[in-house]
Amino acid sequence: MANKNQTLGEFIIQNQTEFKYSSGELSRLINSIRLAAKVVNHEVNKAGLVDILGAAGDTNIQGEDQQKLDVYANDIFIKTLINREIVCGIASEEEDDFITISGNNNKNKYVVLMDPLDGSSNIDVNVSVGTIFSIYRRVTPEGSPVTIDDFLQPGNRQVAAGYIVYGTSTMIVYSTGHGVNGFTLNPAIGTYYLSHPNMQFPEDGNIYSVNEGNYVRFPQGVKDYIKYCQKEEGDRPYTSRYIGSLVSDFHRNMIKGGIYIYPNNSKNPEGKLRLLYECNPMAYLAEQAGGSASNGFTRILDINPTELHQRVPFFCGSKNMVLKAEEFMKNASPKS
Ligand code: P6P
Repeated sequence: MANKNQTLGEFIIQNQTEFKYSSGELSRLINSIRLAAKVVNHEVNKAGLVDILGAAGDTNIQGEDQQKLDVYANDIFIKTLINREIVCGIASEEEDDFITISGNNNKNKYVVLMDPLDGSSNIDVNVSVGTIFSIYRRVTPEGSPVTIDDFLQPGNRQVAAGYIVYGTSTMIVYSTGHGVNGFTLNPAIGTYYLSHPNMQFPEDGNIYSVNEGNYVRFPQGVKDYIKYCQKEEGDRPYTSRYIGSLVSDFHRNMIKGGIYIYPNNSKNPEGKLRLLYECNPMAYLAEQAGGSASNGFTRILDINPTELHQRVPFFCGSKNMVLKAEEFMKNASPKS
């Protein structure tokens, strides 16, 4: 039985035995993410006060301006994971290639993939942003340097995933394969408390989240589904809610019921979201919470990655809403 006053540290220890690889390494890994999140949260919360706003001048491999806080968050998570000596490799949306952690770290069995600060275009306008992380066991021999194969694993091989949302309150939401739990930071004492035990996606919902500014570029199936959401019939029209920050839209939809869609379009033929750093971890969480996630046709977690920064179309949320959207995609796709 979840104790709502339980701290994240107590929760990790209590549930460590549930995890079949429970050697304590995963617990230490989650704890290091907890620490890094506190440091990043401190900077995000004062972003308006110090000169860490605005572009850092660089662009990442996606050609996107790197906001200073993007770079800062990336550095904090990488340094924390390396200093704690608990992973053998890291891949980040903000890094062109994966990072091999040398020396004794080759004996560690986990790799971490992350989007250190998702939704960063919202930083300058004080809208919620988030960190997304995904954890796999390495597939290459322990003791050897990691290779690309350790990172190009399908999402169904994840051993844990989660996000931190730096919003009206800061929360860590994560799963190690036994459901999804949310912890809220009490900033006065720097402790996370179990505020949302066993989070569940409602099977149905009435919120759809999509950037309708791209409507003319969407595939026909997405256009048809949006019109379905807007039609005066039964429990519709649905409510349109789009923050422009995946973590925030996902978090609201998981609590209230809803679907988030980032489709492929004429400008982004494979969609915008990255399979490894955004879609796989969020799809893992969605399924752990009773929801679902696909590219419109195929379960996200079954997609075999071919490159680190690969993008995929993303439909994610309440199971019955994703099913309905997939129905429209199938009916509109060229007859095979
Ligand atoms: P657009 C942020 O850059 C992000 O990756 C997601 O967090 C967000 O949902 C999406 O892109 C917003 O993209 O094209 O609608 O501004």
